Amino acid sequence: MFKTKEEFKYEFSKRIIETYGRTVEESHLTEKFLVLELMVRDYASVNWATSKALIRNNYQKQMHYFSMEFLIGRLLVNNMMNLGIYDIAKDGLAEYGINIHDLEELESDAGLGNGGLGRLAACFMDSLASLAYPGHGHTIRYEFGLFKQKIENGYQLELPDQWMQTGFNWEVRKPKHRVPVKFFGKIVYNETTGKYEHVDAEEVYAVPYDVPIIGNKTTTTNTLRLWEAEASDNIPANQNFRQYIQNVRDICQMLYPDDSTPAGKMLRLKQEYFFTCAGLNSIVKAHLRVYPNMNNFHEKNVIQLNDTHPVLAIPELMRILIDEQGYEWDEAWDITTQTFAYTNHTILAEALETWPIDLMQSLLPRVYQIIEEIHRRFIGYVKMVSNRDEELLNRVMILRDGIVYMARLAIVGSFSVNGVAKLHSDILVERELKDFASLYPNKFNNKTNGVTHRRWLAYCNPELASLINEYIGNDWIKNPDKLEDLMAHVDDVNLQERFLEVKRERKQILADYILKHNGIKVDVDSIFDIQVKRLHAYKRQLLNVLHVIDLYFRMKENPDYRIEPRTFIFGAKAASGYYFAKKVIKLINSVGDIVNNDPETNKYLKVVFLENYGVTLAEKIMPAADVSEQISTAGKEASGTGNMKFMMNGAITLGTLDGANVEISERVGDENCIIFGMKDHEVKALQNSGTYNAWDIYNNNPHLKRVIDSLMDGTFIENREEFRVIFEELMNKNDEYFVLADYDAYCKAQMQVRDLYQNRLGWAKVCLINIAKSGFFSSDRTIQEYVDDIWHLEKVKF
Ligand code: B1H
Repeated sequence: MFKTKEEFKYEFSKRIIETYGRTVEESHLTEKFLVLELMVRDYASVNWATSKALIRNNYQKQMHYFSMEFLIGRLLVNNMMNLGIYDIAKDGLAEYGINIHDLEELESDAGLGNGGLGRLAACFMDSLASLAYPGHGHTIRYEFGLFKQKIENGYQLELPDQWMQTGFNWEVRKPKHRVPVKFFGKIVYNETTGKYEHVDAEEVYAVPYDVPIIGNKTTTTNTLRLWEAEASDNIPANQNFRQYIQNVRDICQMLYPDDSTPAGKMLRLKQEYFFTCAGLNSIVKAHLRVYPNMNNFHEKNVIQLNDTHPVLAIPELMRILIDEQGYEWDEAWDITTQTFAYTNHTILAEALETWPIDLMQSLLPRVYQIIEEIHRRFIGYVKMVSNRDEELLNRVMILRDGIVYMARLAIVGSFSVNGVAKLHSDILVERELKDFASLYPNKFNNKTNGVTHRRWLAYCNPELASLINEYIGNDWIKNPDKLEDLMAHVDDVNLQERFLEVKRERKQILADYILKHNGIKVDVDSIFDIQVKRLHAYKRQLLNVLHVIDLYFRMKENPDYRIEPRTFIFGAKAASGYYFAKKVIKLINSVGDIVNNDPETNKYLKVVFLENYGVTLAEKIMPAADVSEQISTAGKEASGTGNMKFMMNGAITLGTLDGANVEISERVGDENCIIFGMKDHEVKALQNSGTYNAWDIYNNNPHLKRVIDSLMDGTFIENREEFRVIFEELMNKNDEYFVLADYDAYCKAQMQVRDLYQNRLGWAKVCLINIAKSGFFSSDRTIQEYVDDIWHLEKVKF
């Protein structure tokens, strides 16, 4: 393996010649990129093999993270940095006249996820490996990631995300480790063996593709296992061959197929069982290669269920233990319930998974039988401990009225249930899962989310990272708590000025991007006020735009009223069937068209919608932000993780007391963030009182009234019906997310932003305090808490 620039150059050129029969000078950029990627993977493979051998030889316990989503983003430069070979490679390439950033740009963003939940899984993988814990991921090898968003004429268009088009060199196909997965068919009891058998099933093979997860400056290299469906030889006699092939192909085609049709719903359930069954069976096989039986399975393995999507792993493990390993129910249940831990990520009713019993029964006949038995025994238990409280029973049943409640199955079958921020976990215990929390008080706990500061600060913002290093050294990369050492320097005017310079440099990079992609020229000395996240009513991008419209009108009506120059930047994908969310995107773009082109005001106010928000774009956005908009209705955002990325890069949080904003504000103090709006209990109280009336607020606030009227009076678009759905949600459906209720408080909070920004050095100090206090929000801290309280892992010993 190369250790110097010269060795790197030698190997690079040798590989280019061997692979493509050309010299480095003659080869295409893509060829150079692919060769570099393979070189890095091979470099990491030595550590990968070592890690596997050590974990095996030391009989170490391992954690397996089951998640429908892993938003890992680009890997090339991140991996090189973690391996400590980045500078050698960069300099070596430079001597060939190759700019490493040109190669970096060729890597597609592995977008195997929707948003925060998937990105969290990716951050966890980075922290696990970097802290030298044996922890692996399992998911689906989707052919298409989340759609690629294009904005045309202000509307969102969805295009296929062909992320593997130029090849995905990080993965290694492992056909030897394939696992059969069975769907449909029926269950027969075999009198002679005394076992249940699954016959006439549609079988597919799950084939693993392993991706190395390379920790920072450590030999520890874990595995992200992507499962792919392939055809099997065991298909039912009456199965139509072509149809069978199609069914196999469908399974891994894309992330979250449309579930608005019965066929789509079935496919989603198929995906969930497909990868959990495959993952679990591969773990069981590995266990049985080392140990004679499954008695100690839970001592050597722990499986973290990332939301309810992989919860079928619980009945699947019961099936393996009972049908294949000959365990009795009680023994099997002991092992199972000591193996699984469940993370809840939302309390939004529409996101809590349920499945029709008849669907599950026909697709997964044996697994369903086991769920029924889990349900029967659980009901027996509840009756016993509650003195037959019928109402309680009705609230907690796993099966009810033809429906399977997945979160309930998850809670009953796991030894740990956690929320993802303090407020969220409290709401689970005190409100949403109250019954379960009193049935199983010891299962519930909180694990506040975190993000990897290596990607979200060191890698994406090298300018800020080196400034930090100058003042406090670089220990914080290994130990993010060390960022706190910056507190000793926050009053240093020199540091404050240097910070503002770095911020300006990063704003310039984003401004160039905006000019190139949106054709909008923005002022880098204006406040970059940014809201990037999935588009959802509860996240209230609408509140943000309404305020923008208000500022615009105020400047139009009064030539003496001028605001501190602002650039409002949005990035958000809307689910393809989410009509309201798509209209909000259109509204942002329509407002932008008018405002950006109005010569009277456009020195002060610009609105930018960045298309195709994802991991790679976020890496450009976070370093350039002044203000981080985290304005969800209190009680709705489980945690948020964008808030943490902004904070690390020295942006000031403008937010409600929701999700992890609560903990951010506790850590930085009230003077160093701007909190506004109703609190969770106030939202609940207002909801319960039944007295909320959006029209009252509208009628009592002339500025707001004018803003809302503009949705339908042709100010921003000729077709006055275009935004009717938004108007209706706010006014005639009485504003479910309390946009109007928080409107006035939001405007005042925005004025605080303006006041704070007047004092440039004061602003810089606040930003520096945010950076200094962001160590807590590193996923290294989160992972250590999971390890201490739930997983009980030991570091890989070298
Ligand atoms: C989060 C989801 C989610 N919570 C269902 N729940 C999905 C639910 O397609 N589905 O079926 C997809 C995603 N995602 C997010 O998780 C929360 O909203 C954030 O607040 C949180 O920070 C993040 C990570 O915990």
